[in-house]
Amino acid sequence: MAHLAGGGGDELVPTLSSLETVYGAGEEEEEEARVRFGRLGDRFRALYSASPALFARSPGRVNLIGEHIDYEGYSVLPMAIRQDMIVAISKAAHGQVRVANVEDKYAACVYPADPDKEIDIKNHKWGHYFMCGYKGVYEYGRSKGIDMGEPVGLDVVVDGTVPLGSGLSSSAAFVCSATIAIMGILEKNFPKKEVAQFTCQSERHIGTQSGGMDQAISIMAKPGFAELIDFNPIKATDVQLPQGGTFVIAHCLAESKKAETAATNYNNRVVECRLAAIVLAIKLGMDTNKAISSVTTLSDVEGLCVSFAGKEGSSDPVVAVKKLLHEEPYTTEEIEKIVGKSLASAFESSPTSLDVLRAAKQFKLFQRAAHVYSEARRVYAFRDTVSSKLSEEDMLKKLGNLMNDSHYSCSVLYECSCPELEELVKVCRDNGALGARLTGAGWGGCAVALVKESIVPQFILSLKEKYYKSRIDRGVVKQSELGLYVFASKPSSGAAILKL
Ligand code: NG1
Ligand code: MG
Repeated sequence: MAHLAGGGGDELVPTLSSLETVYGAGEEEEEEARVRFGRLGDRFRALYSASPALFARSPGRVNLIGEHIDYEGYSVLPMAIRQDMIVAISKAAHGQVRVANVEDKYAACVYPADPDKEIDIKNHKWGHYFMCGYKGVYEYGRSKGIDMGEPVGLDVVVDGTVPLGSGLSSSAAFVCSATIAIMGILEKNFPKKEVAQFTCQSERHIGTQSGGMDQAISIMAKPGFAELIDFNPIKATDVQLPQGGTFVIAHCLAESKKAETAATNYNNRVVECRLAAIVLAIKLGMDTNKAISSVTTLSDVEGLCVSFAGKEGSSDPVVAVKKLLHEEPYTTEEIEKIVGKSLASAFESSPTSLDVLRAAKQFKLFQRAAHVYSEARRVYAFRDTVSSKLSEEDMLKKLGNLMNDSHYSCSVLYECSCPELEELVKVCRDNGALGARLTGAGWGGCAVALVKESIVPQFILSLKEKYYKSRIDRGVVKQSELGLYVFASKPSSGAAILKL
């Protein structure tokens, strides 16, 4: 039997023949999975009058620390969760990709079986994420000079348990499960780290300038471990979390519509970081043309910032940010004066960045850069704390403080929180969490709280009482659905192809 353990990302995406190792937990969970896969297969047969050729599964994730820094080249520290996307799939002769969902509220999406066709991002549909996977597999195979054959038609049914717009990466679970299902159908397998890398590119077809965290953890996760994910090149290093602590995930019930709000939220921050990096590079003496052509992320200029800080007797890049950038938001005109060029021409090759420039009136370069550099350091502090010799009590306390600092930075400097998340994080801290923060992109979605194992049931009850009860009364959420929105989570396994 294939095993899910392994390391580094050089091994291929596993193909499993039993559900036994998939969730890696007790019999109850295995039985639950059997029912779910059975229902998915039944739905497939009802729709397409044949059994699926194979299944695939890829998990969502919770990011413990390191928010909005993956696209700046910095390491992050997520863990996979049980909640996932499962896919049933077969080749079809009708020349289309038909994507149905076990939930009737998601109407089936039909696309031509053409990996070269652009995704219609102005007209958002849930099935688009499947097509990100479809395009991505062909693009990657072709880029490696592999004969991918004539594009195939596909019959597909999916079933997702990662709540949408929750910051738990339902999108990457979907793109990654689609990708490996298609790889299984085409009988092309690649090492995990290559899949992690190209699925990040694939998801960009939806129009968000994503970093690679979600795809990397969804593909490379191992049960029982969080992972420190490094980029350029992608690498996952196991992180063993302290036994006495549990991460509780709680949804604030405001949905984060990341694809739809990209120009003002997610992509806006990516562009602001790039502008901050370019302005810093120029202030640190780099030629303007070189800065525009060679600087894309804040990690590109960290070295320059650290040497500058060195002259001030510090090694903290935030010192350079404080000296070289001003707190008042920058206007387009001011930045254009510094870079000696119109922003529209500097970003002409990126339509999604041009959307950002059209939507934005000002740019908070100081705040965004200060967040990114300080958050990057908190990730390493978290990793070092976990492997330190501190007593468990002190260790958990320190991890909680780092999570609180991360939330403050996300909320105040990066401005990716929302009133509901602020309230929820406060309720978590007031009810015994050692630390709590928003997780994922923010602007809605989930918070993650570090809680002593011994008080988890009481903690969840308190959240239900203090955060969710009034929302049940107002009809925002049903009592019977609460289990989907607040739960304790253990590190789950990564993606697998299943031939059951
Ligand atoms: P979510 O919120 O799960 O979509 C997004 C990005 C990550 C990362 C986080 C913020 C995608 C696919 N994911 O996650 O890469 O940048 O926000 O840390 O865009
Ligand atoms: Mg996402």
